[in-house]
Amino acid sequence: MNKSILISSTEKKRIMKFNTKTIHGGQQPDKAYGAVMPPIYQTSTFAQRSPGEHQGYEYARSKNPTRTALENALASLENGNYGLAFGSGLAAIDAVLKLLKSGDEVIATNDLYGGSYRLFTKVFEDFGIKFHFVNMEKATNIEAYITKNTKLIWIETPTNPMMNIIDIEAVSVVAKAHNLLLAVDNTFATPYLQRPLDVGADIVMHSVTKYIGGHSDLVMGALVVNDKELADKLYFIQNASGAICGPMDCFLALRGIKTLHVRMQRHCENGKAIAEYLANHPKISKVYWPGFETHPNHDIAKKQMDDFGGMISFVTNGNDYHQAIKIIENLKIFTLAESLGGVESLAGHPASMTHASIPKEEREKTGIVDALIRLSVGIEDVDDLIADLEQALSA
Ligand code: P1T
Repeated sequence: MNKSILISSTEKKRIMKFNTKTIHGGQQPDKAYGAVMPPIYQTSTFAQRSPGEHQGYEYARSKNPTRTALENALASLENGNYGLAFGSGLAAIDAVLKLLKSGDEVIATNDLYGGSYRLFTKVFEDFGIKFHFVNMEKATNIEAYITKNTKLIWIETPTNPMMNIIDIEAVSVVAKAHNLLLAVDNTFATPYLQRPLDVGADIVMHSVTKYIGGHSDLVMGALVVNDKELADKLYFIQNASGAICGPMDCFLALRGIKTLHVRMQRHCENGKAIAEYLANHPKISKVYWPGFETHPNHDIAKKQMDDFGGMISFVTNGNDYHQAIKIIENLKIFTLAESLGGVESLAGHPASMTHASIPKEEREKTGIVDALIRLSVGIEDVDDLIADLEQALSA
């Protein structure tokens, strides 16, 4: 018998290092025929012997074995007990917000993905939930916004797209002192770089669409938690609201996870080389990347992250919008596109793309000026990527 069948997932969680977990964490050969990769259970329903008498699966919105395999793998990567996969990152965030009731308040990072901001302000505010957007560079900044109605703190770190770093552990101390839930959007860092549950977060959220999927071929979200009661509530919402992902996408995400550590190592190496190249370029005035010692939160990044990732934002001299657009248009290997975290390098213009749903005055308060360019550095040969930037910047 394959030895891994004999090792329970709790044992695996304890004994495996991260680079082994990506391949084996939470995983077992399929029970039916021992398939090493989980089969794509492309079915909406499951036969029952007698009403309620089945083999653990009844209807695929509630549970599907391919999704279970993925959810176990995600939980293992984040050192969590329970994983839940959704049809998109925003569907996962939506599920967390549905833990709340009208009158409740949320304190959220002031610099975050535009779609999260839109969901908060354009959907959930209409249901009577109040959001405070706060600069969380100092965890103590949060305290002034806590009222008797506050239920949830929502943070992104590194933030999209300004690459600010928030001290998860320090925020968790504030959250615990006031009995608040702390949710961390870990999309930019991935569990390769930081594991928020280990430092006091209650919920980790991912846009699996990005680094975890890793190949720009699916849209998916995930939540991982430790607490059984919280997991049960989120599972109830997942099933009741129905924003699940299909088995084919679960299979693709599982395949992506198997190489997460190898891809992330290269994303970090290429990211460092490109951040340094940009910082030394005479046409560029500012590069946002947490690996620089001059980054205002570098010490926190060093404490809570194992490396600094492949996401970089920058502005050219004079904050020139037209020059920024020209640079983006001239890139040949970097593709101009929304999204991030795939093997291929992408360039984006946050003000008109990913963060267009944030009003200009709000955007500019956090530094998302019209001249800002965001790079998702892929895993191509870094010399080719630098040559591409060089030709685009000198054109
Ligand atoms: O696109 P979706 O899978 O629904 O995930 C939303 C989301 C949530 N959180 C963060 C930090 C994100 O970056 C995203 C999606 N972001 C992009 C599409 C982007 O290009 O920034």
